[in-house]
Amino acid sequence: MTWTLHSAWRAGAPYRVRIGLNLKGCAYDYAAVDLIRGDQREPAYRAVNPQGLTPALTLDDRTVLAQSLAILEWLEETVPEPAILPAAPLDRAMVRRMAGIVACDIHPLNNTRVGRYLQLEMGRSQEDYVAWMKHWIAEGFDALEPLVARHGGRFSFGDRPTIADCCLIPQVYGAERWGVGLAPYPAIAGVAARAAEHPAFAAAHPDRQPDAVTA
Ligand SMILES: N[C@@H](CCC(=O)N[C@@H](CS)C(=O)NCC(=O)O)C(=O)O
Repeated sequence: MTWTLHSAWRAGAPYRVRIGLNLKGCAYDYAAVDLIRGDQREPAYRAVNPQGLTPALTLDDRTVLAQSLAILEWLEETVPEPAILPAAPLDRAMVRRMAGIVACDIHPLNNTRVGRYLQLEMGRSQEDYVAWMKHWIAEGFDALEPLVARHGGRFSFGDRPTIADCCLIPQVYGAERWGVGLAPYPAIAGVAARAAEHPAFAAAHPDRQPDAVTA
């Protein structure tokens, strides 16, 4: 099995899939896409994913999967153990609700291309951009915190990592990057601290990726 994950070290959506692949114990090759340089908009990458977004996962037969949640759900269906969704339908709906707050309600407003548009097309300053990022992360975490406090254990839902954590942990990384403190979010902060000690999450961390720029 030789899968290739088209990924960018600091980007949230590929980070979700790295966590999922690691949790499932699936090995993959890493193909770096430099989002700052704009590799994602070049023909070579658009031949992989015409949408020009990361992640994409190329399978052995050259099939390409894209959209992080679709990839995680496909992974769950094809590699059922260890499960990253709970068994009961209502529990699955809660995990997907948590994942959706991050992936559908926070992240699309905070994407690289949105920031570029705000600054380059709308003439907004760097300060405006940072305030924008912080606002949407905080609004999403305000919604997520009570759900994690109520349904979480060691992780966002119960004691085992789920798709909700695949989404949450990259968003916590993004929050730290943009200066959103976790003090108002003790349940989220607790999950993040425990995830940091889990090998699947640790190996997926941006700083551990081959294209990381840490200096
Ligand atoms: N909904 C997509 C979002 C993918 C996405 O926005 N990826 C970002 C990185 S987190 C990207 O490649 N952005 C490139 C750009 O904005 O130009 C998913 O979940 O996979």
